[in-house]
Amino acid sequence: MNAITTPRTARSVCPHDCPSTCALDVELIDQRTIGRVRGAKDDPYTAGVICEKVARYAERIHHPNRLTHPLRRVGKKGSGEFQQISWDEAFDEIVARWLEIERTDGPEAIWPYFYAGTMGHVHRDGIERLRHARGYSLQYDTICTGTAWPGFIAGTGVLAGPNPESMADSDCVVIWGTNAVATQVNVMTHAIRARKERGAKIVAIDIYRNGTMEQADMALVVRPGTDGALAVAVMHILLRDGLADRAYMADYTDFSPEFEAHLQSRTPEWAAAITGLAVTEIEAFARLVGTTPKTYFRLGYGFTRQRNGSTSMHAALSVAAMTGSWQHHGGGAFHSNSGSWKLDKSIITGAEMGPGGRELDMCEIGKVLTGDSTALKGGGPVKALFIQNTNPVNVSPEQGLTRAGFARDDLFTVVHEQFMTDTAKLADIVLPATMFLEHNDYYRRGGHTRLLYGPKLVDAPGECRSNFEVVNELLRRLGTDHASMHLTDREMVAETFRRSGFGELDEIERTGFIDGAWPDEKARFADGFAWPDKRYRFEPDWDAVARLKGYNWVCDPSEMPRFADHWDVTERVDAETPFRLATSPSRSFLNSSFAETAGSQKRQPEPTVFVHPDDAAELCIADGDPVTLGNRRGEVALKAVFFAGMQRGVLIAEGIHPNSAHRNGVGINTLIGSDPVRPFGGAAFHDTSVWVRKG
Ligand SMILES: Nc1nc2c(c(=O)[nH]1)N[C@H]1C(S)=C(S)[C@@H](COP(=O)(O)OP(=O)(O)OC[C@H]3O[C@@H](n4cnc5c(=O)[nH]c(N)nc54)[C@H](O)[C@@H]3O)O[C@H]1N2
Ligand SMILES: Nc1nc2c(c(=O)[nH]1)N[C@H]1C(S)=C(S)[C@@H](COP(=O)(O)OP(=O)(O)OC[C@H]3O[C@@H](n4cnc5c(=O)[nH]c(N)nc54)[C@H](O)[C@@H]3O)O[C@H]1N2
Ligand code: SF4
Ligand SMILES: [Mo]
Repeated sequence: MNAITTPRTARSVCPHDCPSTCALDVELIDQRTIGRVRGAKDDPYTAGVICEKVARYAERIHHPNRLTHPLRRVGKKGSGEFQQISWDEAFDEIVARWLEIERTDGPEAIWPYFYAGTMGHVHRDGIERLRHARGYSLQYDTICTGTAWPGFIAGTGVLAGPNPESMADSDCVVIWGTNAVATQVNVMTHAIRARKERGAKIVAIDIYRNGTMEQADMALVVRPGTDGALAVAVMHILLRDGLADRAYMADYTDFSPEFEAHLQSRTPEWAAAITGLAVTEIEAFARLVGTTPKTYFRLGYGFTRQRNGSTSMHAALSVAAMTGSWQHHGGGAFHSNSGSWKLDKSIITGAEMGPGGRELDMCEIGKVLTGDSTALKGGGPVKALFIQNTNPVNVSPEQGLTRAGFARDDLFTVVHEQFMTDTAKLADIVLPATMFLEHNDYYRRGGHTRLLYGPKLVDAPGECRSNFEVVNELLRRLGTDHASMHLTDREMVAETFRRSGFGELDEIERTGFIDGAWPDEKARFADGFAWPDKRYRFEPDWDAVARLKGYNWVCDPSEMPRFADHWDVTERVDAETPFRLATSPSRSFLNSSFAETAGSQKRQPEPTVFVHPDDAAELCIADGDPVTLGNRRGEVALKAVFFAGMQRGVLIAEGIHPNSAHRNGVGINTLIGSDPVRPFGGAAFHDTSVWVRKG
């Protein structure tokens, strides 16, 4: 038993893959135990509010199923049979296998693979050193931002925008394609403040009546993948009714007679047929944003997880450029602030050690592991994976291929994890990882303007080691030396701050943050947008976007629409697969994380799919029936739940449940395509055609 003491509270930061990156106050009960976690009240964006998953973090950090010792597989792959080994044995085996593979197949046969399980840069990006030091294969990061970011940059030239706190000063907040109530609760805090204090209207645009739509004054339920049509019809109306700000467009955009002519045919009737909205709904939305100068467009990721996601993002963003809402404090459009930071992370990534090997698309991991020569960039097979911070066997598209790849006997897989995930289950070696309160790191916000420091507050259980320590030890045993290997994680943070010109960590730690907010006028592009001619682009130069960000083309540029538009390239429905499926995030999980906690399991006990009652009637499906969804990629078993909050023919399966939670043992992403989304790759998680059958 721990001695009863008064809990102390310490400042930390949420490390999870969420744009909010909340500042946290963590109750510390003793050196190993935390109590309640609360949102910091003195942080202007967090404003004392966090999601319930993290408020109950004690459930996750002190979970009885946490991995606490290194394990080696003893049964056949996927059998779940492991035996405990020492760290020394684990390192010996990994390094021996890797050196052997380097010799026989070359370094590119080894693929360090990671994503954003922790958003801390030291513990997330430190794995890059393996690639730079040894020439192992690189990773093309497409899974999350691959479709959204290019669409925004195509308009503005940079991924930045007005401070999200200024939402509270707007007269209309348009929450477009993000279920903020579930995925970034702070957006709601500031939007609702605007409504309370200024009578602002909240508009939500989604494909089903989710929690965010319930809070909205105007809720537009569109058909999946049709946001571009809505956006260009709104622009048609703005021009038709004299609500477009022609003076602003003349000074700040590339608005041209050709673009105006292009919008002539994008009538509300045309868009109603595509989106499934009523003409009156489109007209009312256009009038609202056209007559409310201080409109803040909060553009999410969700509507870009469609095969036309990049062009839809660009089209939605373009509405703000036509109304000129950027001119007013409280107006403009925002997606992410990631482009507003200049950080020198060289000590973390070890970039100067070497260029690394071929770049493989992380969304195509299934194709890579099953020997698709295009996905392999014409090179040899991948023989070893080293995974930190992600659960690809559960979250990657085209899960059938991913699982087949991981099952290969000649693939040596090491997974560094906190829990026995679907991916860890298929590993040869599993290593136990620390959680954020057990190591030092810093975290930057995409959904806000601050960078925060999160210190180690408690001791890790068992033999857990941090990502940074594990990569250091691997490099050491592989015979590499690098400055980073002689520093602690805290010193790594301090050195990165110094190199980035932020000053000394000891000083920064007094407040715990650095504010990178651009001055309001700059953030609203008052001196012009970030393209060389300082003009917003209604006619995007996608090749310039590719050059700016190092994106790879995955289609012929000539296929793309010339101007902001609806691009009709989503997965087709046909007689075989007549339904459109979206796999929207669940409030209780964070991607695949938190599926293990009691609170989440209570809220989301089994995989379900929302089926429109009229569709269900035609298929003789009753509420609560077991159903199977399928397409040419595979079949997935769930439970039907009646819900009339979407258009006919649309299905919503919320949350990525563990594969084993489905009756047939395979996860929802079995149905999702891994064809790279045009123009620069990414996965269309909410764009899938399926059939449904009872049973
Ligand atoms: N609770 C919870 N929080 C999370 C996550 C989670 O899984 N659960 N995931 C985290 C991560 S990694 C990210 S990137 C962010 C993402 O957060 P969001 O920006 O919110 O993006 P998505 O999670 O993809 O989906 C958001 C919404 O988009 C809707 N949508 C899908 N297709 C369309 C469409 O064609 N048009 C329109 N208008 N809407 C569409 C979905 O139904 C869903 O309600 O959230 C983070 N926060
Ligand atoms: N169907 C469907 N699939 C999706 C999406 C969707 O909306 N629908 N969303 C997609 C999106 S946006 C994203 S970003 C991806 C994300 O998918 P993932 O990157 O897999 O994200 P998580 O599920 O949060 O998994 C992160 C893993 O990292 C582990 N982890 C956390 N911290 C640490 C650490 O410090 N060290 C180590 N070694 N491990 C750690 C966690 O335990 C967890 O298992 O999923 C994508 N997949
Ligand atoms: S809202 Fe997002 S950043 Fe905030 S505590 Fe929850 S998961 Fe973390
Ligand atoms: Mo994401």
